[in-house]
Amino acid sequence: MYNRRDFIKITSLGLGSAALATTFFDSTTASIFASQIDSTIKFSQTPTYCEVCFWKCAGWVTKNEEGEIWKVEGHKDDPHCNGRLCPRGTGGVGMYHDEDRLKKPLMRVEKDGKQTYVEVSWDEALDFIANKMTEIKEKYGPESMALFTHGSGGKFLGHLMKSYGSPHITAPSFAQCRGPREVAFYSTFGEGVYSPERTDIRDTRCLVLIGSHIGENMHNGQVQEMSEAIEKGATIITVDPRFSTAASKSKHWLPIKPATDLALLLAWTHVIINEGWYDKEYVEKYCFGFDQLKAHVQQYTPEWAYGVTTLEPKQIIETAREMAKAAPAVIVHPGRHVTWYGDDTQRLRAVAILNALLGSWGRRGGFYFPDKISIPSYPHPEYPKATKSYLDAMKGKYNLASEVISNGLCEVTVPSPERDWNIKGWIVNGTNLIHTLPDQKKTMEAIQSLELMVAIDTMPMEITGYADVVLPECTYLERYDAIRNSPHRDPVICLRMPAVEPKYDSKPDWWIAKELGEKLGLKEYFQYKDIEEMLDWQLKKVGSSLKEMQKIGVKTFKRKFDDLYLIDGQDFEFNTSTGKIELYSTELAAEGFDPLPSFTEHKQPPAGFYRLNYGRAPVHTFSRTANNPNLSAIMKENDLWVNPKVAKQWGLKNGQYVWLKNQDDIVSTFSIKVRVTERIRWDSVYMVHGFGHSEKNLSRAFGKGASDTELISNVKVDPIMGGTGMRENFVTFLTEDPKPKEEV
Ligand SMILES: Nc1nc2c(c(=O)[nH]1)N[C@H]1C(S)=C(S)[C@@H](COP(=O)(O)OP(=O)(O)OC[C@H]3O[C@@H](n4cnc5c(=O)[nH]c(N)nc54)[C@H](O)[C@@H]3O)O[C@H]1N2
Ligand SMILES: Nc1nc2c(c(=O)[nH]1)N[C@H]1C(S)=C(S)[C@@H](COP(=O)(O)OP(=O)(O)OC[C@H]3O[C@@H](n4cnc5c(=O)[nH]c(N)nc54)[C@H](O)[C@@H]3O)O[C@H]1N2
Ligand code: SF4
Ligand SMILES: [Mo]
Repeated sequence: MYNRRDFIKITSLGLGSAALATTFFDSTTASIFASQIDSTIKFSQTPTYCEVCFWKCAGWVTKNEEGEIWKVEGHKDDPHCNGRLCPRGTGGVGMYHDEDRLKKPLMRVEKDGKQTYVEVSWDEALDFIANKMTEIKEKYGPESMALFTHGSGGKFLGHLMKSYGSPHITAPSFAQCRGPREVAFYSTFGEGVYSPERTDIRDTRCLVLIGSHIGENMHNGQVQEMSEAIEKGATIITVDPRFSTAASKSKHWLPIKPATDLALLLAWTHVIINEGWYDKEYVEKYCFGFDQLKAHVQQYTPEWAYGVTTLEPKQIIETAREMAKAAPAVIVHPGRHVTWYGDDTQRLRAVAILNALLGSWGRRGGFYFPDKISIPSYPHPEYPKATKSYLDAMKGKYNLASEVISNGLCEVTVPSPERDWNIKGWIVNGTNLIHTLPDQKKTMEAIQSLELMVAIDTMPMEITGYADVVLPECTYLERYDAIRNSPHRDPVICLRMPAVEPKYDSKPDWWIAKELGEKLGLKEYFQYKDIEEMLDWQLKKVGSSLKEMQKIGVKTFKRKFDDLYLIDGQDFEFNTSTGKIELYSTELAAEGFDPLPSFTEHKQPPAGFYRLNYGRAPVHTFSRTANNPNLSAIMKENDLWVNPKVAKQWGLKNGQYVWLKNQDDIVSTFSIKVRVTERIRWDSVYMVHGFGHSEKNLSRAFGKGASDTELISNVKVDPIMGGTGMRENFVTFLTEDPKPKEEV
């Protein structure tokens, strides 16, 4: 289509409303909305679930007398939040009010030799996309379209993609986030950890956090349960090279040398086995491969681990004893964003094994067995069978990936003589891939190879500037979405419905998917009139109704069986090939990987460089909230944590701005403010992910702080499931602006 896909700054457009009709919108908005809210019902409060992060807390939206949204509060019946939203959830209203929002569908055109966007009607935008998708299907097969999606609307767009014939649906929450832990726990216990995590934190007596920075990572229910556990006297052990908020609440803080956690985990395993502190009955009854594990970990003594991790043997033994004392009410937390060093599945296998030895899987205060109800899909014909998979094009790599990996789709989009087909079209919904995928050069290469790129977003973001068509979705406060159906202690569902009409010319994903589906000739897959009809049909199948859910917001169901925990001595068949908890993994062995985790060494920073460490801030979510008027007022930029020793050596002062250069000579676009603090080790620096926006239309976020992603050019791919290890990047400081002024 275009030889080069230029990034288009949306405000720089002479937004000629063009001769492109607006009548379509005018005639449909009113009717869409009328079908959403029955004006005879007086809604002082409407139910929702939060979209500021993926914990999806249920809440109530309250409007003022003028009918404007003025607050969102937590729903007391929802175990994700227990009536309280986190600061981001409360500030979520800012997403609705943000004046920088996308307002109209936009289409890339070439004018006077320059690429620009023109505003178009929904009809024109969707016709264009449908025609292009039909062309791609005819020329290359439907598998050549891919959907990148993060967030609720993905359900509808995913259904559209499957109806069209493509299995290539991916979310960054797998290969850039929790994928390795799911694969590791599946291969050990035959089940994943899921979201929300099945950790029984409120009843635990010992919580071990390995790089899991709950407290800054604000996953609501977990933070609340952790406070409850602390109040009840639970021991917290935090392993983190940085003195995190969690570390400050801990009895033991283990400031580990970065990239050496596997050594600590193996040494703990060694101590627990050799001292006989493991749960013998549990291991005997439920586990497979204990003898091999015992022999394997003999080499990993605490003294050996000291040399690797810088943690003293005494501390390793003492913390192992703490865990054993609390067992089985102990949780070695599996973490969530675990794509760190490329051996992540093996590290998480070591975490799973430790939990198995302590007997915490299926035990109160350890990991419970979650339950959820089954909600049928609205009837539709069978999906066409896909004949191609991106995995075939990757020559048998990553067979154990249980979801599609985003970086894999990126790879298969870039033409290569080794492949006979490529992905040609992307729909990108609710994921800012430029900030989300490491190795931006690769992402750009993929984007430049596309014949069609559609971005669906609420905001003008880095990703939207590369799309051929930009579709403005309305915010979660203005729309219905799929029923949230969470696995929890008791099954629980909740409803999101519009509190107000969509602002501007924005539409919900369910509508976009249905309209586009119809234009693609897939009408039989979308046989409902609107989402209300579909939701009501689904809810009636589970003994509720749309009307009931509009009133109550959250509905809890009784578990079918009393099986939250294992009963002592109960027989249980695990979903693994041996039917046991596999300390020795037959699945990994069959795929040619180490059946038992072994320590692998990682690079340490060269002289004058520091490991780039990153994480979360309590008031922001990734790159999505940096422009939120409420949240940017609390924290407008990230800063760079630097150890005082390092600051002294470089002559850096608190509050000074520096640029960063990484091992591949990539220099940060923007500068970042130094924060001198003992809370970070001398070999690393730390920043919060999600800042350093280069999209000028983000009037509050543009140029504020630095982006960790642009400095993550070295990616350590996990050979087992394709996850992108991001923590082997090293940076040094530049105290002068390295670029001529006009380039910034
Ligand atoms: N360098 C680095 N990379 C990372 C991480 C990191 O810490 N550092 N973290 C990784 C992890 S754990 C994850 S889960 C991923 C997260 O990755 P993403 O989910 O891609 O994160 P965001 O940057 O918040 O991008 C969200 C996009 O969705 C848009 N959006 C928000 N609400 C809506 C909506 O209602 N509808 C639509 N259509 N769009 C919406 C936002 O404007 C934004 O463009 O990133 C991963 N990548
Ligand atoms: N406020 C807020 N909360 C969020 C999110 C958000 O955007 N904002 N995003 C949510 C999402 S999707 C995810 S996946 C989670 C992610 O949150 P978590 O899974 O809790 O954590 P990570 O991002 O992996 O890790 C960050 C921590 O790891 C430490 N660390 C760095 N290197 C090492 C190392 O080598 N070893 C050890 N032991 N620790 C190390 C860092 O110092 C930091 O404290 O947060 C969730 N919660
Ligand atoms: S944890 Fe906070 S941001 Fe995430 S869903 Fe809940 S209230 Fe929203
Ligand atoms: Mo994540």
